Formats: sequence, C-alpha cells, structure tokens
Amino acid sequence: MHNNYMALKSTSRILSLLVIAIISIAWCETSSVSRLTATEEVNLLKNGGLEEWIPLTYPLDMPKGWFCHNNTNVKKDTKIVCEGRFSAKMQSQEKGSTARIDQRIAVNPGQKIRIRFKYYVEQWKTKGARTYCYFRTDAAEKYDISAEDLQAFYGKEKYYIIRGGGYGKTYLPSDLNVWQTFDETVEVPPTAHYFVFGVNSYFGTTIYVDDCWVMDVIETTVKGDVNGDGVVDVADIESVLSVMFGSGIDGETSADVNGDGNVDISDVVSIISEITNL
Ligand SMILES: [Ca+2]
Ligand SMILES: [Ca+2]
Ligand SMILES: [Ca+2]
Repeated sequence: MHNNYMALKSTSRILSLLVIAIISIAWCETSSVSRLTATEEVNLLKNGGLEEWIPLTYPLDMPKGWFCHNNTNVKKDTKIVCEGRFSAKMQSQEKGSTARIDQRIAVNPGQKIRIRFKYYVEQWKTKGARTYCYFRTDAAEKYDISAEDLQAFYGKEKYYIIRGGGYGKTYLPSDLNVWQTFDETVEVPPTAHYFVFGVNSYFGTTIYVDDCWVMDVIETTVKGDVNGDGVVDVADIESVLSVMFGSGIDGETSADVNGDGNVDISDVVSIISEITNL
C-alpha cells in the first residue's frame, strides 16, 4: 500500500512537471532573448579614423597618436576617404623606404583582440602592402616577441593576421580602387603586454587606410543559455528537461541556471523569467 502510494506520488509529480514544462514551452515558443555575446565596440586605438592630423610643413602632416616610419610617404587625404573627412594615403617610393603607420596599445596575455580597418589599393607594385604588427613583452622596441615565436603560437595561417593580409594571406588582396575590410581576431600571446598595430606599403604601392579599430573582444555567457547558442529561448527549456529526465546534454552544469546545485523545474522557471523579463 505504502509502495503504491509512493509510486503514485512520484508519477503525479512527474506528470505535473510535464504539464508545467508543456505550458512553459507553449508560452515561450515565440519568444527569445537576443544574442548577448558581443564584441564590445570600444576602440583601443587613438584617432583610429585618422581624422586628427598635426600640421607640420606641408605636405608633412602627421596623424595624431600614430607613428609614421617616414612621414613624406604618409599624407592626409581628403578625396579617397571611407569614414569621416580624412584617410591616410600611404605611398611608398619604388626605390625608397616603406610607407608605414603604427600605434602601440597596452594588452594582456590571453586577451582576444579584434583588428579591423579599411584599405583601398590605388597602385600595386611587387610586394604590395600588408599588416605588420608586433607584440612586445615590454614597451621598449628591443623586447619584440620574435616572428618565430609568433608563428609557433599562432600557426602559419593565423600568423598572417599579424604580418600579412589576414588569415592565410601573406599580403593584402591587390584588388584596385575599392574599399576593403580587414577584420580578424587573435589572442594576445603569453608574455605580451603591448601590441603595435601597423600597416606597411612597399616599393611603389599606394594604399589608403581609414577607420582603424583594435577592440577588446568580450565573450559573455548568457544566463539561461543552456545549449550555448547565444540565444535564450524554448530550446534551452528543452535542454533543461533533457537533463531532468535523464537523456542529458553536453555540459550539464549549465543546466543549473539558478545555480542552486540542482537541475530541476526551478531552472525552467529561471529561463522563463529571462525570456519574459519577469
Ligand atoms: Ca577617416
Ligand atoms: Ca540557447
Ligand atoms: Ca538549479
């Protein structure tokens, strides 16, 4: 008699949970919390839009906050501009020095940084142009992390984000007369505390650079996103139910949405309140 009573109680509990779950799913079917995993759009570069120029003797203006390897090769341009009023025209001489702009920022080992800038190739000669960035253990030039160490850390393909034209490309693509976007994300290597963002133009190549960003990539976990797809919706309720009723999912710890150590109907309620903002 006692056993029957316990079985009945257990069955009715499961049935009531199922009823709650079905109601929950029906209620949330059309709602979701949008993706919150985001890249924080704060530019770590100063004057990334190349809008501020320090007037020297014409035509030797300098972009504020930037270092120019040879400022006769880098000029403020008002005609071929992607963003704002000005861009940097980088015109290396055919038998002269590389045109280069660069800027150093502080970073931390393990930090993920997104490098994004716009470029426009007007003339392409021999080697063309590429990113040429450094990581430094210290602010001083002599503490550069070597190309060999960077290649070992990133692997060859990814290394070209730092010295090249992006993932797998040794130089920027040579398509002429169109603004293009470089947009890649890399991890800061261990021991690196400074990153130098730089672009080089070689041997008679003329490119324009504008709208330069280096961003700290912040990956946030979203409360209630049990299946980890970046969205809180009915699929997450189903994931919690899978854990509750034994079939399981990958990474079951995330099913404990309210963090009380158990995976139960209260976690479903927590997801519902995330979705409905209650
Ligand atoms: Ca600009
Ligand atoms: Ca989800
Ligand atoms: Ca819980």
